[in-house]
Amino acid sequence: MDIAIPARPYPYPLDPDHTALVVIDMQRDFIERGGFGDSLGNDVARLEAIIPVVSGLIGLFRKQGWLVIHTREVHKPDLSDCPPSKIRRGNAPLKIGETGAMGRLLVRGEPGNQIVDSLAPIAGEIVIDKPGKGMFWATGLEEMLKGLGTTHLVLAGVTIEVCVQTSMREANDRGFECLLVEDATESYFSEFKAAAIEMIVAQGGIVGWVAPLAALEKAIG
Ligand code: C5J
Repeated sequence: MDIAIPARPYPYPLDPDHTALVVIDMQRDFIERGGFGDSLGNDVARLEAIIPVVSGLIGLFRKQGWLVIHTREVHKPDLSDCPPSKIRRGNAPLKIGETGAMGRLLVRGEPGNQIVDSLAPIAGEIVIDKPGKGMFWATGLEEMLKGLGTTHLVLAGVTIEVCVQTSMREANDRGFECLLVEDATESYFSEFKAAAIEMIVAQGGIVGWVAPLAALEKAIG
């Protein structure tokens, strides 16, 4: 039986047998000083601040025995999966693939590419390495989720206006019922977070639902 989660724009019908949590890109490159996000001139402290809430959300799913999926934005060491336009973009001192304080930016296996210690995946959880912003591009995630019978996705992670929103829109187009946990996601820009949330819930939930962690905790227990 579905669990009604109080949410905007109306209660989210969480199907406990077919729901997975997707935690997007909580990797050191976006969250810690010396990583990719920092190199672009962003205040990474805004993102670091949500770690306790994301941890609580992951804990809630683990307690229920529900699937937890983690994603990372990652490129191969030879950057063959990174479009030249993505490398060229911007005027930051370091580009993707160049070496920063935590190794080569956004490159698989480098220290900066690891999920932050306090949210590290445990045995049985899935880690999806994605070369794009969206979690379905060149990852095989859609086939994996459909094979598992997953129909509902709860989303968290960073950044809301880039990889989270792209992934949620992609999931919506593929027929998944999506709930974004609003205090388990963040932007480098406060106004972007507010705008992204309004875009998601507008027009009767045109992209999906939004709720705080406390609403899930209360409804699920
Ligand atoms: C960005 C992401 N912001 N994970 N990636 O480049 O949102």
